Amino acid sequence: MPFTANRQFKAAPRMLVEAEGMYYKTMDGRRLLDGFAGLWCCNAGHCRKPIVEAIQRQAATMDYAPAFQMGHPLSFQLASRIAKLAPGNLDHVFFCNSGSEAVDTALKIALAWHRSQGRGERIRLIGRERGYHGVGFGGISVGGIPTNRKMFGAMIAGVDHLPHTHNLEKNAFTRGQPEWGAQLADELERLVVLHDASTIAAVIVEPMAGSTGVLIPPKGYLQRLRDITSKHGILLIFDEVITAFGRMGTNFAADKYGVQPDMITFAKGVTSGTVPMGGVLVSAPIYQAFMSGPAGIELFHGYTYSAHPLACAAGIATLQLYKDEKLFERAATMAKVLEAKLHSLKGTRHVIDVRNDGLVGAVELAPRAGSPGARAFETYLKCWERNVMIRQTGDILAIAPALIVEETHLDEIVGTLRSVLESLD
Ligand code: PXG
Repeated sequence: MPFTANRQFKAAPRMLVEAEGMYYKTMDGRRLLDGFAGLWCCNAGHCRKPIVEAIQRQAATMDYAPAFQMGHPLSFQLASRIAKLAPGNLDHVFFCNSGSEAVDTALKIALAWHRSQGRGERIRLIGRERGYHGVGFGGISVGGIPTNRKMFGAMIAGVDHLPHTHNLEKNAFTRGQPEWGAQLADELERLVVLHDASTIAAVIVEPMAGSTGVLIPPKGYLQRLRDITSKHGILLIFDEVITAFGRMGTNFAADKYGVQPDMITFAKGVTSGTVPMGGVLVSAPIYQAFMSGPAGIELFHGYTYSAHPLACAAGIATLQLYKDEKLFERAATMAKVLEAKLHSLKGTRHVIDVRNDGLVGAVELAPRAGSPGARAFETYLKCWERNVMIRQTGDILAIAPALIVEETHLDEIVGTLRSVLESLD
């Protein structure tokens, strides 16, 4: 099982069998409040009728269409819709099937673009400590999670990392973006001096780092990364696998934070988690550069299931539902409610930080002496027993409900968390 303590799980399995709206049903017949939109992905809520029906229709109309040297209309329709939602000049999409594939695709496009412009020596990629960019070799290389890297060899060559931005001494219990930390972006200038700008292809960051515990960008930090990358001709990639499609109360996190990247990776929310799909949005100049290269295949890259018809049908129906129900605006409204409720946990036993931005929140616990992560994992298990599903990473608990969440759901999540924390050693 992926990222799972297999033996521990098999001793006491947590099995899901049905889903609807804000709830799962467990195999032992319990109704479980989903505080995490599945795994940061079911932004429209579970088993929403228009999406289900679109998938059913498409499965019966055309199950599959080859993606190489052929196309089908739904992929162009979905790409156009995504481009319309995207900020600035990000107006072309390359489809794949997951966030990991989206990241590897974006890194390859960055390298190939520089090379196509006669700058083939720009081969370095810069990621960030505590970054998560999936589990491909590109993703774990630019990623900054030691456990995801140490067993898997030397990674791809030529990667360096920025420092992460998490600092509880300066920023504990911040609502929204922290004041302290923009200067951490200046570390990029040091890397530019060290490696020389002429060797660096791209910087990739999650605008809000989700997986390693909801690390919210300090005010001004992302803009400074943009300024430095622009100054040195380095591409800036935002990995928005979690943050795209309403999670931050805007179309993309780039909109929320007002910073324009050269590429955006997305997945998860594009189909509300119903059918696997990922993709990369690229800027007009990057696209045009490939289209003015030598005749023939412009990018030697792609997947059997790129723009799978079921995923495209699901994506179109999902984006329509987001629009019809104004779910991104709703997320922005509910973000304020989440903020107020979550910060009421300040002072609760073990809690050393509460942070939030958009419809995302985290509670960080003091680690148990000698066993990091144990207290939060136990909290996660106890919440599950009390019919609330949240997510644990290290000593951090994360909350990211579907955008249809109501105040009563948030009360239940926060209330359960409070009573579990008070009951724990
Ligand atoms: N980039 C980012 C920013 C992600 O969050 C990926 C890439 C990889 O996506 P795929 O589709 O290949 O898994 C992700 C995935 C968690 C959690 O608990 C987060 C992810 C996946 C599973 C669990 O925070 N993010």
